Amino acid sequence: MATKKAATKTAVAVLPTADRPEKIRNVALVGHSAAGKTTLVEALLAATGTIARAGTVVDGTTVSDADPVEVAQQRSVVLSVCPLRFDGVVVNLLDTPGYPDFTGELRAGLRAADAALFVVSATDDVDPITVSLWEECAGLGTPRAVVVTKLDAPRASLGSALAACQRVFGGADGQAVLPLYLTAGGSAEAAPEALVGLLTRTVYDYSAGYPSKETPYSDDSGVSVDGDVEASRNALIEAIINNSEDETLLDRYLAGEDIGLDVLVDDLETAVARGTFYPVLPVCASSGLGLSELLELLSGAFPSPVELDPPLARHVDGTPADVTRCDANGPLLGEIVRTSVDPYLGRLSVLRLFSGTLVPETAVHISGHGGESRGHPDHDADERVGQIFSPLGTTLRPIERAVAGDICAIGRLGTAETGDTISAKSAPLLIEPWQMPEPLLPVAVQAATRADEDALAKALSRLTAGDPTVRVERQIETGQLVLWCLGEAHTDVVLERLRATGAHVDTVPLRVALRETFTAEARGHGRLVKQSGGHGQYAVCDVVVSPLPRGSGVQFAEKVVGGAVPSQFISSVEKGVRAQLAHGLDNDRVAVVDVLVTLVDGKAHSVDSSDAAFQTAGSLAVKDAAAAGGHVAMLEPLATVEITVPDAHVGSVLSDLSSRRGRVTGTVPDTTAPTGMERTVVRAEVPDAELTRYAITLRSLSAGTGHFTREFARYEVVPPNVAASLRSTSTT
Ligand SMILES: Nc1nc2c(ncn2[C@@H]2O[C@H](COP(=O)(O)OP(=O)(O)OP(=O)(O)O)[C@@H](O)[C@H]2O)c(=O)[nH]1
Ligand SMILES: [Mg+2]
Repeated sequence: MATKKAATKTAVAVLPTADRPEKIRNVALVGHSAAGKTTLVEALLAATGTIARAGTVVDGTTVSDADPVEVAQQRSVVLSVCPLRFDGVVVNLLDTPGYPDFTGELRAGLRAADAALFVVSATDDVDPITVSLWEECAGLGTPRAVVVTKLDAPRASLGSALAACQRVFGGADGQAVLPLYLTAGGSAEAAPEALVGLLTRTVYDYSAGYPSKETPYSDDSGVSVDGDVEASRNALIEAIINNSEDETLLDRYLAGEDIGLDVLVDDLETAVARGTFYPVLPVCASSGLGLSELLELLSGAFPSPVELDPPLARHVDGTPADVTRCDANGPLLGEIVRTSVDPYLGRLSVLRLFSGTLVPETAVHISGHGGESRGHPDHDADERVGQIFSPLGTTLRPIERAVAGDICAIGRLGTAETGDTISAKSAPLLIEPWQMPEPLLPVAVQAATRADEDALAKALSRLTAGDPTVRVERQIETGQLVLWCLGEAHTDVVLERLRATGAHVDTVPLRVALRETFTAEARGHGRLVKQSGGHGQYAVCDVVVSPLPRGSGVQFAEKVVGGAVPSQFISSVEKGVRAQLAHGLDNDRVAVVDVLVTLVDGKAHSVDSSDAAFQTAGSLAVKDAAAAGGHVAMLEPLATVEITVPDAHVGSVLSDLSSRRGRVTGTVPDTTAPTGMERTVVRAEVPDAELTRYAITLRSLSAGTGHFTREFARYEVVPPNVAASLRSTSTT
């Protein structure tokens, strides 16, 4: 699919970048889909002059939603890096997709970031997925702030959005989640036009757009504020003082001392950077309201990469490497957080540097380990980095160097995949890749024609290099090519990407790897006698098929007496029996397993008997044993499933499981859940056939908050009333 946005523009001028890690901020924008992250990024880029004017998501003209799939879907699908400069600091905004199917990109964004900006829409409740993301960041100590968007929508207000944020993000008393500004000049119908700074007691008037006009605030300045300025100011000051490292501050404040603005701002910034205080800021992308204030927070309060530890790196022999600081003069260490295909440069790798300085024409070591289960075999290679770029969405701007802490893009690294470590060729290192979500929605695909098969194979390797959340499996038993995805929207994107390469790919119904077995002993007679004219064929054999325990496979024995089947043909019978059982009794690929086939009798002809004839007779004998009916049963794979859901959803999960032939084996509290967010782990055994769409079902049962794991357990006999429909969907 080609759009005007598809081609990368490569600017000629060399872009000045941050010269020191201290001058860099990496901030991931996270939150519910459609909360306004991309729109906000666009407004910030325009406000800082990074782009001439803001595009819109609806028109498909934003910097960060420039991928053709994003333009078509009007939402973010991939991680975008959008650097801007403010107050001498380079702020790398990492715009992540909010839709749960693209959480792999969110994970990469969080890995590349040093702080998270939670974008919350004033028109909606804070959704449970965003709340659990907050909890996760809390567990890691990630510095956070909240911006409230869509304050221009009818009946939206900062007050109610704030109360919701304090309830779900604020912990015990909500006193760590407080606004720095209140909105003013708005009403139920009209958007706010100004902010009142609680610390500065200043009105920032945006009625004429960005930048604002500043005037001092006083009770009689005639500004209609949404909220109580003095009460909010006192609460904020108390929270800052409580968080301050200066223990004398509280006594001085309680003694009535007026604490200076500089001290308060310094302490506020320290508390935000340490991840102990979470300011709330109202913004309106269309009017520019709050953009300066947000930029000040991003550049002033969020930590530089120097203030955080790089992820643990090891030498190739497994010993820990001494890369404990973000140092521009330290050893080269970076991680690929995104891989895409650029029309001019081919494979494009976006790199977060944790240590060292990367300059063009450097020999580097690329190392990828730990993705084996998803079709990413361990790989190590030395490659040369050519030009280095600063990415702005899909625009690439050449740069002279990237220092530790910064994010840059490199073209033409042939072996590099998302999650790989980049280090110096002379001192190879390896970072443990971050946790990727497990894809649990299987989609069977096939190339439309034989000619498309090559194109599909190429497209698949390109796809998996860029999207570590998709798993490609060639199922041996069903012969199907299965793409494991995170959800339906992810499936659509995956198919779109495959088709964009020119491969004609169709989706086909997913087959379950069914098997059959014998439930009782049965006799079978196989007879191949063709003796009219020329060299004939003669083989007769009698077999007894008896059931074996699950997992035994096919076993063969012979109890022939008196040489009724000459010894040289016994292995021929075995071959024929095994081939027929492997192909299925109806040649429908439903293999027969867990049986003992005993050759008990037979007849041979001194001239007309042959290996081929006894193979055929063996195969006819097992078919005959099955033909009497009543003792052949279908087996289906069963999975052990572990479902983790908030307690409120356990009931609906359990009743759904019983409707899909699931057998619950236990429910236990999730001991890792934070207080107030109690979760339960439900363990069950569920047939594979009932799990094909479970990723979607569980999402709707649990409002997106549940997750599950599955593991093959064993094969089990299918109830007769289910067998027929299973066979028809799985063997057609
Ligand atoms: N009225 C109003 N609409 C907004 C505002 N911010 C964003 N929108 C609209 O809301 C829709 C979604 O905005 P996006 O910026 O794409 O939201 P997002 O958070 O990036 O969504 P995902 O990429 O799916 O995670 C778009 O149609 C925007 O025009 C706002 O402040 N006010
Ligand atoms: Mg977006």
